[in-house]
Amino acid sequence: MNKYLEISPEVSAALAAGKPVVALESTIISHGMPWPQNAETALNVERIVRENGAVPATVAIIGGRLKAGLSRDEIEYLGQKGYDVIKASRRDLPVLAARGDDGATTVATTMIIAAMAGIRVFATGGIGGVHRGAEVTMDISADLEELAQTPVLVVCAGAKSILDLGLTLEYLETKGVPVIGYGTSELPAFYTRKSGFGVDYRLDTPQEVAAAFRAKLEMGLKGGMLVTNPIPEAYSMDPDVINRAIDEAVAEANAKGVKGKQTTPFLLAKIKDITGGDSLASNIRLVYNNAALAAQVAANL
Ligand code: PSU
Ligand code: MN
Repeated sequence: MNKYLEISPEVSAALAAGKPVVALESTIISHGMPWPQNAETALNVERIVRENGAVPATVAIIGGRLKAGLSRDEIEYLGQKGYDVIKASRRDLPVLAARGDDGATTVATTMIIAAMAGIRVFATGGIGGVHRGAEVTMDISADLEELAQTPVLVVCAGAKSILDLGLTLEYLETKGVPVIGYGTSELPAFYTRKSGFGVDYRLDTPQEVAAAFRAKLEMGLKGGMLVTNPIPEAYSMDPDVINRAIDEAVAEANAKGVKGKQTTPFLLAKIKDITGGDSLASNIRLVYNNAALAAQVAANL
């Protein structure tokens, strides 16, 4: 086994017994939400995965070790340290491991570590994508390249319009990543159930999702699959309110010259402030919803 990888005893036993396991990311903890809601949400997500019949494996880099399966203390440590933990995408892994640093894993790095551990299903809130203005800035998340090459199914709530949704879908198409709508033929826009963009396929049950991903794995096609799961109606936001908040946040990021890995965390925090915390409440609910679906898919894989 990879000498940098450390799988917790519980996750390791579940994998050895062929039990369903769901990977969870940690950038959402340290950079996606404020303390203490971040750790509280992460612990609730683990509980929801269990209630739906799978074992949770929260992923992070602790002291240079690539970890699949964190303790409660480790989750709280990442939540409390917040922005002081390095946001770690694919390019960050070598130096963090060599220096023995901590890192919060993005969708890309969580996929890498999940695949190393033999975990096939991963739940998160939102993925990175092609940012608005990318035709000039070239800001395209490494998450998309990871979906193109690493065999992990990612359940998310679609993409929020801090991204250019049309370009994100084009990029995924070019890279051969199937984009599935769960119970919908329209791409959900994270805080809302609709975006105006279509998905590649609508699938309606965890069984159908698992069957499609199993076929991909058995064919030996490289890369993952993206399942977009709309936020439950009861928690979705007014599209006008959220879109105005997003536009304002994007304008402020541009004015301040925010770029690179700071962009997504900056926008999330701004949107939360502008909406008076409503976006955070919705964000938490959609992550719970994705955790439940991912566990059900893992149980059927
Ligand atoms: N979108 C969210 N919350 C998040 C992220 C995205 O709603 O926490 C995080 C995820 O970890 C994702 C990362 O992988 O941001 C993408 O960052 P970038 O755009 O810098 O690749
Ligand atoms: Mn970026």
